Amino acid sequence: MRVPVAPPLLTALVLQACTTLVVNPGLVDDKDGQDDTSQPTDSGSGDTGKDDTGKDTGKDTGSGDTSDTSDTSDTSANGTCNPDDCGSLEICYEDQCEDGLDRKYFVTILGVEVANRNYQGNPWDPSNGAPDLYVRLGNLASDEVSWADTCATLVAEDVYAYAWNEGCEFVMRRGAHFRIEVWDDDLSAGQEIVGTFDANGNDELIDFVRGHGQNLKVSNNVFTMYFRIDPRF
Ligand SMILES: [Ca+2]
Ligand SMILES: [Ca+2]
Repeated sequence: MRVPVAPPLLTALVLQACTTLVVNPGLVDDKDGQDDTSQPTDSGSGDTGKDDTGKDTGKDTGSGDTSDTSDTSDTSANGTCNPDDCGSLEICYEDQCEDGLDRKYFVTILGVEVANRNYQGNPWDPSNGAPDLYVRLGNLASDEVSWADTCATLVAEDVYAYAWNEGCEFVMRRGAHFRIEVWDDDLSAGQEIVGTFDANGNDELIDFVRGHGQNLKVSNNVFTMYFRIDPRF
């Protein structure tokens, strides 16, 4: 069992500690065995139609295979140009340098895994219950609190891991603050934040969208989230 640490400031820590992107992890493997039939396939709403040619969409069972991060066979999704040779706010798309911001993307939440206990070291729910996980994503408004645009996955009740393969289309605008939040939606105990990913401002946004076409991951000691971003045109 993983043991969470340092109770008091951890909620704040999550907001900052989980922004390191990792490329091409394997996907979530349900620990409870309940939802394996809904493991990501090409039938989900998040299917952008690009992954039908045998790319690793998470069906690969090698979830512990960290060598995938050096696998260059998937880079064709980014084209063969090198983003470093493009402008600072450009991406490689279909082998051309194009504007990376102010353009549409589909962001797919592949799945989330959480530890057995929350940041306070307690069970997620009363009576040692498992969390009720969902993910909300979108652009924050200028007040940095409310959403300018947002969508959310369905709630997966009483699970420590779940694979949604759900997402939405967003315009990644210059200067915006894009956020992904993982929540425990517990009726009796109230909403509890599980983890976040932030791409705030042009530098972070361009780093994020340059990961397009690949599986991305953020994690800390309590949660791991797998997601991806794909240009719409
Ligand atoms: Ca809870
Ligand atoms: Ca629960």
